[in-house]
Amino acid sequence: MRYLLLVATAITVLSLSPTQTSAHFFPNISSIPTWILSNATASAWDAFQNFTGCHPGDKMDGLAKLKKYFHYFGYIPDLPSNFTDDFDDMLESAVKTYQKNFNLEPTGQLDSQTMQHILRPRCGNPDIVNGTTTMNSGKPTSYNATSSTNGHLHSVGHYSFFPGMPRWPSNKRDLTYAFLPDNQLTDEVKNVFATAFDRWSEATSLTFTRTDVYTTADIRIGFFTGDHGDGEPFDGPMGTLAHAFSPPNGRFHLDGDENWVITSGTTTSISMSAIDLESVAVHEIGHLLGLGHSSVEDAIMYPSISSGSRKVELANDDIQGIQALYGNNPNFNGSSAPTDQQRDTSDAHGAYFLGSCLGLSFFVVAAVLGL
Ligand code: TQI
Ligand code: CA
Ligand code: ZN
Ligand code: ZN
Repeated sequence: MRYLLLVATAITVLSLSPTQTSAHFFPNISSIPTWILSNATASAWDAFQNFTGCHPGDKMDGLAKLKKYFHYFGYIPDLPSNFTDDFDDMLESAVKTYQKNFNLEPTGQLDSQTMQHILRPRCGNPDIVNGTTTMNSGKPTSYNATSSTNGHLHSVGHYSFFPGMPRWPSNKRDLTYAFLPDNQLTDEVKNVFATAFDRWSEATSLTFTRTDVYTTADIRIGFFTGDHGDGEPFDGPMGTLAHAFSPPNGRFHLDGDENWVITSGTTTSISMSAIDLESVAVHEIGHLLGLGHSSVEDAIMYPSISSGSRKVELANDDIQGIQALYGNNPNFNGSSAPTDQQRDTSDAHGAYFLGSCLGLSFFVVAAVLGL
């Protein structure tokens, strides 16, 4: 609870315009004022980047902060009275577990892949609570089967569903969606959602049709700021970007205080602290259709995106997840065939639930932990 309050405080500092009530869109990054993109915790960012290449046995200024980070997310169980800057066994084992959880090579070293991962936005909740986790490191090794393709570890598909596997009823294969009239969104913005819906309908027997009748639409899309009456208030720039309810609820809310960016085509990276609307829309639609989070990094349903990047294409894992819920699209010619990821919908993937996750940027984590 204390942490949540701190998070709220940290975010207020970065707040763009707390009084503004409608969403603001930036056609591209150069139209975002530079002061929004600067930030106070850049030094922690720099310090963490310097850890790249650190090995067990090394000693390095600031490693104690990294231990604090791992302690917060549950990788270092007991808080020793003083964290030292030594790369000791405790840190090595924390790094290894973290790597397993995020499907990185479990080297126990702070290689660049691992450090880059730590610097990404992530869930605000610990990965490990009282020694238990729903992530890879907590699964029996048979579950976490790997096959070595070109020397790299490949994990089995790990999509998930909500508890009880809620989904849209089988007599309802055409879902309607509508935009909150008050938002007065432009066609350009609406088309981003249309494209995001198309990505899912391509892979399944579901279709999505836009309607102007907001109140009766299956899926209702709206930008809101702060408290908007569903018990899940938005929090200003960064933090939570959007949320969607599981089927058959259909509410899809986006935080009107984000620096939403509309990108298109081949753009793969945008600026820090700007949020790519289509990337978030594709992810939230996954939730609206009944998908929980996935532990496969390429998946749309993976609970992290690099800030400033764009990820809009369904991965194999997303396709297998959505097809397990709704069957496949007879006309689909994408790569739906399970590759080395053996599909088994019975229980092999075990539906697990990840609790509330915030798209917390590293800066917010650093501010909260005092790094
Ligand atoms: N919103 C969270 C999310 O969509 C809200 C959430 C947490 C949630 N747990 C959930 C929604 C379980 C449904 C079911 O994951 S967010 C990301 C990502 C967010 C996060 O604003 O933090 C994306 C929105 F994956 F990057 F972390 C979009 Cl893509
Ligand atoms: Ca927010
Ligand atoms: Zn809401
Ligand atoms: Zn999510």
